[in-house]
Amino acid sequence: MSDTSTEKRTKTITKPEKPRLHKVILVNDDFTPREFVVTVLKKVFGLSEDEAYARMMTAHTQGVCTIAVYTREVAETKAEDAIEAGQRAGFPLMVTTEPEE
Ligand code: TYC
Repeated sequence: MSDTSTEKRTKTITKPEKPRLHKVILVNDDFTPREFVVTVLKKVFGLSEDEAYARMMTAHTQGVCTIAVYTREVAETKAEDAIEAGQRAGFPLMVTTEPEE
């Protein structure tokens, strides 16, 4: 008689959930100067002049523009940093976040 068992065993492996990414969305308004928006996009989100200008113009003409995607905490912190930069300068710049589908 051998010691080897042929009995089937099942092992449940739970995979950790992938962290959901969150979009950071730039919202247009009638008061914040275009150049200020471009400066904030470069500083807070590390965009180039051309990228920042293109996204600012998309929000300006269409109402909103996705700036970038990050994990939730990074997205929320960057959105707050951008809003605060606007508030410090006296502008109502609005940046929101939402989970990616
Ligand atoms: N609409 C603003 C203006 O004409 C510029 C602007 C663009 C403001 C994008 C906010 O998210 C924004 N001065």
